Parts: sequence; C-alpha cells; structure tokens
Amino acid sequence: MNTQPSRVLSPELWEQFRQGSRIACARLVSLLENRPDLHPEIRHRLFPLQRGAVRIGITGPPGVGKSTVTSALTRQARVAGHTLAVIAVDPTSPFSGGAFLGDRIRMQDHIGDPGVFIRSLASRDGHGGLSPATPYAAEVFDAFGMDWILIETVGVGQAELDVLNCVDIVILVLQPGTGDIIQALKAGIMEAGDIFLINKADQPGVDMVLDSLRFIFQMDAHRPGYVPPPLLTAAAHTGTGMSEVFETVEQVIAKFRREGRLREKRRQRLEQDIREYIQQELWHRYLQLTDAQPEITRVARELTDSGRSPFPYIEQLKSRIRMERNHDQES
Ligand SMILES: Nc1nc2c(ncn2[C@@H]2O[C@H](COP(=O)(O)OP(=O)(O)O)[C@@H](O)[C@H]2O)c(=O)[nH]1
Ligand SMILES: [Mg+2]
Repeated sequence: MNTQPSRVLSPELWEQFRQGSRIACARLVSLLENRPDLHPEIRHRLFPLQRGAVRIGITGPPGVGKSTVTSALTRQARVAGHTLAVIAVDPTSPFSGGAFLGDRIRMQDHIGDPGVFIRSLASRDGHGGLSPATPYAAEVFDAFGMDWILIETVGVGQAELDVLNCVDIVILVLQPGTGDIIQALKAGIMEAGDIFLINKADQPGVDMVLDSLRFIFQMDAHRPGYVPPPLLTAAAHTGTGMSEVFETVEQVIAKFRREGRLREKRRQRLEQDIREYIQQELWHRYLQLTDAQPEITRVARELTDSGRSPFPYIEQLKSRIRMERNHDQES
C-alpha cells in the first residue's frame, strides 16, 4: 500500500476552486499551511489568476480594537461593493484556540456573506509570529477574486513586524493613553504605519494621543518631500468615524497605485520569492555535493559551549565554495 502523501494537487480540487467553490478555496489555504512540498505547484497555478488584490495590514498593540476595526472596515468595504478576505493570525495553539473566539463572534455579522471570506491561521510556533502561509493564503484569495485582503495580527510583537513585509498598506491602530505609542515605538512599527487610527475615540485622552503623534511626525518634517501619514479617530464598536477610515484607505490605495508603490511592493515580493527558493536550492545542492552536513553539525556542536565565533568557519566554507567554482570554470 502506498502511504506516501500525494505530491500532486488533485485536479478536482483545482477545478472546484476555479469554479468558485469556497470549500475548495479553504482547502487550498489548508494545503498551503500544511504541505510546504506543494507550495511551488499551487503557487505556480495561482499566479495567472491573481488580479492584484490590495493587501491591507491591520496592526497594533493588543486590545486596541483591531478586530473591531477589521469588522467595521469590512462592513464599509462591502457597502462600497468590494469583496474581501480577512486573515487573522491566531496566536493560540491549534489545540486551545481560545483567544480568537471573541474575534469570531465580532466577525459573525459577515458570516453567510458570499463576498467575505474569513480565515484564521495558526501563528508560527504558536508564539505570535505570522504564519508562514499568510502571504500564500493572500495569493489564494487574490486568485479567488477578492478585491481586498485584510490581514489582522494579534498584537504580540513579532507578527506585527512580519506582516509589514507581506502587505501593501498598514493601518496602525492605537487607543487613548500614550502607553501604546511607547510600545509601538519600541516595537519599531511606528515608521511602518501608512494610516494611523486612534480607536476608542469615545474614551478620554484622545487629544493627548493626537498631540503625541503629531509631535512624533514633526520630527520627520525636515525630510524633503515628507508628508505626515493620515491621522484619524474612530469608535469602531459603534462604527463612528469608520466611513472616513474607509475613504482614507481608498485614497491611500489610489495614491500608492499612482506612485507605483503597489507595483514596487509586488516586485519586492517576487524578488524575495526568487531569492528564497534559490537559496534553499543552492543550500541543498551544496550539502549534496560536499557531504558537508555532518561536518557543519559537528562544528556547531563544538562551538556551542566554547564561546567561540562561527565566522572563521563560515569564511573557510566560503573560500572552499569559491575554490570549487574556480575549479568548475577551469575544467
Ligand atoms: N470603548 C470602546 N471599546 C472598543 C472600541 N473598539 C473596540 N472596543 C472594545 O475593545 C476590546 C478589544 O477589542 P478587539 O477588537 O478585540 O481588540 P484587538 O485585540 O486589538 O483585536 C473589546 O472589548 C471591544 O469591544 C471602541 O471604539 N470604543
Ligand atoms: Mg483581535
């Protein structure tokens, strides 16, 4: 009996996906999550179907209302006729699954709407990094025909930074009280915000956050051509201010499109893809050709408790690779 998992994508599943089956769409995302060996094949098929959906990251410290903002923005975008996928990166292990429940309930308004697809992905190692499948899931939803892809992180640090690399636009959500600003500054996500949204504007202290942010933006004012990012307030739980948020997102998308920034982001992602696959391949080839893996393991073991730096060994490996290349060219 053949117990090997199939190496090929089932033609039926692909056909169902092409015909717009939501179940097939969800299955493709699961395959990308669980079967790295199928990535090249699935992604290769997805590329010609992608129509350039805009990827919007919704990020910020825990509890500021990212899920509430995501849900309210989804409502606005639906009214405007956009279709959307919402990807939420779930920090809890696949087994406990608790923290996302609140978000699910909040997103419940959209369940049953064929123009919205909600998906949670388990975070990398359960410790808050973005799931490696996140950008690939975005490709699935783009190919499925969604106009917008909202990617909500859970506010535990690493995921915030990871998300910046795979989205076109970042909405940084903060709340009254300057503690969050300090946290965002520390996490290095401040510079990444394309739109700043102070949520919970129904609560006291909004002016102080606005002043602090304007002060921070002011520090960049000397840079030639600097335009401070849009700074908005909203109370997402009632929807107050959310139509302005939606309009601003549309304006920023239009601006980024005009300026070629969406295209540039896409180019960067493609370049990174090519680099990563080649790096993997070269590394495997190198290990195959040189049989160096046992040596590398041994050297790493020796270095572990020695306090010695690995760089002399790395230099030695590099010069061995260079010598092999010269040898190839001569022969
Ligand atoms: N007062 C107030 N509470 C809000 C607002 N938006 C969200 N919340 C509440 O803040 C809490 C955290 O919201 P959530 O969307 O889960 O935050 P997240 O952790 O950033 O996703 C929930 O209890 C929300 O109901 C708002 O505009 N005003
Ligand atoms: Mg949330």
